[in-house]
Amino acid sequence: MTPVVNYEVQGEVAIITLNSPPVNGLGFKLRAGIMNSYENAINDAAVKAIVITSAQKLFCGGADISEFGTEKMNMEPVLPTMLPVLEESPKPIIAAINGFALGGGLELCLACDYRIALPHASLGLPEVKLGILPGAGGTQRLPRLIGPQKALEMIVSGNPINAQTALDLGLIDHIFKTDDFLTTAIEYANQLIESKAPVKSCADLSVDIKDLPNNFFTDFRTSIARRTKGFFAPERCIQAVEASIELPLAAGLKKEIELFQECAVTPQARAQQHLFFAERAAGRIPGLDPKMPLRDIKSVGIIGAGTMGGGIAMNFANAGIEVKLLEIKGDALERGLKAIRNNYEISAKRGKLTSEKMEKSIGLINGTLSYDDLSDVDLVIEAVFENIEIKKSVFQQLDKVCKPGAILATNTSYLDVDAIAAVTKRPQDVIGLHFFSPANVMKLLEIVRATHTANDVLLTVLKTAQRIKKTPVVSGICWGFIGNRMFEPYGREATRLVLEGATPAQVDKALTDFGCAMGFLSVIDMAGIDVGFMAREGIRERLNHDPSYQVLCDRLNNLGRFGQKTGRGFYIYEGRDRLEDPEVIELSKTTAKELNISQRNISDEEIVERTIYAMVNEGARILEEGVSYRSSDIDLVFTNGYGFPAFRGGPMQYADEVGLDVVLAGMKKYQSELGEHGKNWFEPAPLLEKLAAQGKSFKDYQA
Ligand code: 3H9
Repeated sequence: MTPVVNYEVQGEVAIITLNSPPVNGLGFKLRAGIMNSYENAINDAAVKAIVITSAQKLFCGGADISEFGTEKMNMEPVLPTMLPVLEESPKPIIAAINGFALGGGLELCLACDYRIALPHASLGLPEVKLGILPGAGGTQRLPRLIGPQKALEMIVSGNPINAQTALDLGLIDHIFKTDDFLTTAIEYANQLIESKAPVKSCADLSVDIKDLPNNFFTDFRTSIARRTKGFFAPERCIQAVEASIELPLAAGLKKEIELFQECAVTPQARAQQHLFFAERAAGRIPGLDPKMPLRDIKSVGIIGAGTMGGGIAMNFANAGIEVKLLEIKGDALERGLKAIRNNYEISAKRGKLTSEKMEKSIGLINGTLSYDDLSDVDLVIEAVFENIEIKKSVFQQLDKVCKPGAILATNTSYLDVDAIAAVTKRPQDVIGLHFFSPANVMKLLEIVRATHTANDVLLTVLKTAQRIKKTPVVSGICWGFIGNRMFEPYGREATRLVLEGATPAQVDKALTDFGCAMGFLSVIDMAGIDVGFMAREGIRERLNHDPSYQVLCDRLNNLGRFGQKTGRGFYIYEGRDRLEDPEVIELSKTTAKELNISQRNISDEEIVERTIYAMVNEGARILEEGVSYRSSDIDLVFTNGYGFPAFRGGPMQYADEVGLDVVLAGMKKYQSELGEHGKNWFEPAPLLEKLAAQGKSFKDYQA
């Protein structure tokens, strides 16, 4: 077995090379290996300096997250006790950072005396994204090295900085542009030996606060309040950095550990770590060889220059991929291209991209009015009106003009991709690519694997999704796929609760208090009540046993109250204000009376349980039917496409955390308490019953 640490001595320099693929995660073995090598170096009188570097393409991805919550995490040596030992080393230690140094990986570097890096190195403390804080000195040593302001920014955002910024901030000592970094690092160590360079310890430094503005921490808290609402870890990160100012290093480290442990045991930490692994699992398709040859995607055609088509075009142009944007009419095309330019200009004005990059991206998007111009593109994405006949006729045209092997994708959000594929002579090349609006912003891309979609088509679009910086999740065929299918029962309960006596504002507030980015009723007012109405057209038949199903939405639609765009929906919109509308409350009363539904006071708890459990129950069906490969895929859909709070890890993780027996009991309770509605809609999914009976969670389920 290859050792996880290589140790060698060259002259007076000991070299400790981390070699634990894939990311040098600081698990028990690697930690022990580092400390054994360190002791060898200390005990060898010939060694005058120590270099720590990596045999992998990155330096170190930090603590091994898969050890969290297990015994291994606490097996000595643990990072918080081993790093002070390195820091107090009598021989200088040089961290030679050859790529990413993240979390515990950067904390390891901070405990070294000197830090050198290759130009592409990237340094960061992303722990906050895992629901924790840097727990091995990051919150204490970083402020001592680069000041509290920059340190706080890095720790609370979790975003890494590049080598040049690190050099400018004094986080590293040198950048070396070299093909032989190890030789350079050894030379650097020899120079330090020769110049009798001192060993350094952060314990000798205090945090420089002379330029710290008054009320810095209060203002910082205010500035992040919206972005971090509901998250537990960011406030603990701030408290830890405050401690770095107030306390000497050893006491600060103690405080950091306390705060770290507070975070580490929260459901939020489990949820955010679940999402980390979920993102990586989503690209793995059972039964498919990830090494199979892929199709080349150099150019893309997009049908429809509306908001969706334009947003999709921007994704590809941003990734340097040429786009042909097709519209039927010249003025629509012109409007679409203008809107794209406008979007870019807004981003440029906000400093999000340079004007050079903007022009380059715009230059990659060319309009056309002719299908013939799509004859040489590698991938076409149709983004026309959500109507199966229109989509079929587009695919018939594409089948005629596109080259053999081109991938033909539909951006449908509900319709049957098999039926669309069936109008072509190449169903193996057809797939669904469901982007979310605004498509240039939203991370989620639902990839719909149709019955005949070829394996290499599926893998090619998964890779392409990564190129355009999307989070792809594969769904099978069904109405609404994973996202909209589960959003439907969620929305059904939200609107039904209004019929039963809650106000729209109460429903929305209960959901935003739960952590959702917006309440459902605000969401559909924004998306368009008419859009939901049309989407329901495809499932009317299976809904008509319930006369009260979405009746309020249908009535609002028939009144022309389509939501924000008409100034009225569930709410009234006055400028930027969203106001409760007495007419809607009255409408809910009269409709309830008509349908024999008695209105009552409804608790926020009931609102959350009914909406979320109904959604989870549908998720269980989706899993059991094999529409989704794993529950974590479902969680990615909701946290990346529907504003479900990341700190809850997605609906399925939330259910796992609450306990499936509790969710099942909730379903049964509402099934028996809500009369016809309960009977119609709260029948527990067989998989939920099965897993709850076995004391298992959705995470345990393998199709
Ligand atoms: C920490 O350090 C706490 C300390 O402050 C205190 C401790 C007391 N652990 O992303 P990739 C796996 S918390 C375990 O596709 P890339 C990953 O799951 C840690 N596993 O590669 C995947 O496995 P699989 C703070 C990890 O090249 C494989 O490695 N650090 C870890 O695109 C490849 O990953 C972070 O939050 C880990 N730390 O990107 C950094 N990291 O193949 C988290 C990765 O089975 N990591 N894996 O699916 C990253 O951001 C990226 O992985 C990185 C490489 C940029 C490093």
